[in-house]
Amino acid sequence: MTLPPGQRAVDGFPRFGTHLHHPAPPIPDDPVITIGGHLTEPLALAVSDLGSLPRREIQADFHCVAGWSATGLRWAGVAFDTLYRTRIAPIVEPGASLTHVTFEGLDGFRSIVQLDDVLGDDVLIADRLDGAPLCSDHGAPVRLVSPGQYGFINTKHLCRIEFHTVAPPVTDRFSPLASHPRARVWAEERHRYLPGRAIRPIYRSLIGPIRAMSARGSSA
Ligand SMILES: Nc1nc2c(c(=O)[nH]1)N[C@H]1C(S)=C(S)[C@@H](COP(=O)(O)O)O[C@H]1N2
Ligand SMILES: [Mo]
Repeated sequence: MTLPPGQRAVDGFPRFGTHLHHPAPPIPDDPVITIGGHLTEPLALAVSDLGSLPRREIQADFHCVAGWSATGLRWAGVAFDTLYRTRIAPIVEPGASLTHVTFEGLDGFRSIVQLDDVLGDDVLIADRLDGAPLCSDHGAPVRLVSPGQYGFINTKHLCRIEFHTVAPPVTDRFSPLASHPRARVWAEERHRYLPGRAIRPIYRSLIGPIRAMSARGSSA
């Protein structure tokens, strides 16, 4: 098994995230993903409707920017490109050229991606993991799964998608761990300014503490 540069396999699939010790956010009775931005009309996609759209299943490894990888995960859901082609492309504002997408979670977490980085056929709005409905530790009711990009792109508890015509402003510009805007794992795009290799030891030192804290907020 080959992992991307600087990654180490872990057993199982830990809960991990900037939510740290906070438990997963409560799920609304009828969860919806609101979709907006440069569209002629806003959309609301009921999570329950994901079952009726064309489905896709993938097997993939999951790579956190801190350096751990969970291997052989089986995700199921709707491919983002299916959603994009069938529901979004027909209602793009006339003349608008979409460049970026933001994904927001019920806990306020947000990821920013380049549109073309999430149109690959392995990028899913996932509602199932390893044959079961997605649990709250891993992002219930639905999450973004983009296996070619580091974990922080893979927003859990997805509740909003927004389409942009310019790159939205980043909030971590002056952070020592300023994240790379594309975050592609095989190119080791861990950091906005520094080579991925250089930042490995700092990230690695954070795995233990973040993992322990995240486990405290776990529902398991
Ligand atoms: N809503 C939300 N999504 C999130 C996070 C978070 O804190 N909140 N953390 C991100 C980070 S840094 C990682 S590595 C992965 C971890 O996913 P897991 O908890 O399923 O292992 O979720 C990502 N998506
Ligand atoms: Mo992460």
